[in-house]
Amino acid sequence: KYFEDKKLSIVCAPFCGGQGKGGVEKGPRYFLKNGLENDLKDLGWNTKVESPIDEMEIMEKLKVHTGTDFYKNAKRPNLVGEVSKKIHDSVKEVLSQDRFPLTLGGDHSIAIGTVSAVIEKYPDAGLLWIDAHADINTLESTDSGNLHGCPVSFLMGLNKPEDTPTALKWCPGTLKPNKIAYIGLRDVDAAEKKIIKDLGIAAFSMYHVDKYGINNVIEMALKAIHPNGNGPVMCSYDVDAVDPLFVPATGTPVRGGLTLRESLFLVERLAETGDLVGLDIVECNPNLAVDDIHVTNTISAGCAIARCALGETLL
Ligand code: 6HN
Ligand code: MN
Ligand code: MN
Ligand code: MN
Repeated sequence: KYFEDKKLSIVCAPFCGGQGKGGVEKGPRYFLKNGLENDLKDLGWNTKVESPIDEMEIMEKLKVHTGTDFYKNAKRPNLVGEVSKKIHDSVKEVLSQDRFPLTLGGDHSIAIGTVSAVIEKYPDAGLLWIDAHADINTLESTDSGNLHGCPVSFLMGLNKPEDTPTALKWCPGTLKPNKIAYIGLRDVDAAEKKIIKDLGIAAFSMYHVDKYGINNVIEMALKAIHPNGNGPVMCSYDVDAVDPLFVPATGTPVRGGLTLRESLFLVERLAETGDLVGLDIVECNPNLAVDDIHVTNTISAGCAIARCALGETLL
């Protein structure tokens, strides 16, 4: 259906400014070192690698922006705006070449760029947000001030224009509440719960995964974003959706998450639909591992998510 000539670009997004812990910018490098590009070639994809942001330059800017770049409580909005715009433009370009955009984070603030680009190309796209967290805080509601907890509010246009930092004004905010579904939630702030309820957003927490099973949850999530059956699906996958037993090296781990099989089944099922039009894999932070096994587990789980989403099957 989509991307039948199997061309794909890996968009590297080595950015950590949406939160406070260094190391998450190393994600793309570790994924590539683990052989992800070759694995995707083995699955039949014609691959390219794009690097829209210069990691060294951004790390230099980070020093300047930290402590000076604020909007109310929110930290580094101008840097997040600048970086996510560059990622947006890169994903737009990748899509215009009929290549599948696989974006490797970085923290989850980069999804402001990826999701907005996919929606510009496919206005009917539905978004699956796989995460322990809802990432829908507004500039008003965020307690931590970390913008990786806010991308969905920008994508949905929940921050008033007069309340939006200049560097983030480019983000169209056109995602409709009936075009997003969450899977894996288990650490949602009170203000976020209210937004989700008020807007009637489809949200499947770990409670629902336990109650209905992952297969039914995915079917319900797909039905929520495409009530008439099918249509383009973007998946933004925060690896902290997976239980920290399997993915320990991540910035905001929460116990009681998806098993490794549940987390892979989810994307195997998406691959089977043929409707996937974009994928992010974010929040792998090798610096937070206490030993090498933690790094290996985390990175190999992230790579497996990518492979399964892009056609790898068990048989
Ligand atoms: N992530 N709700 C918390 C906050 O700081 O707003 C946690 C956000 C986590 C974000 O994991 O991408
Ligand atoms: Mn645009
Ligand atoms: Mn998360
Ligand atoms: Mn997230």
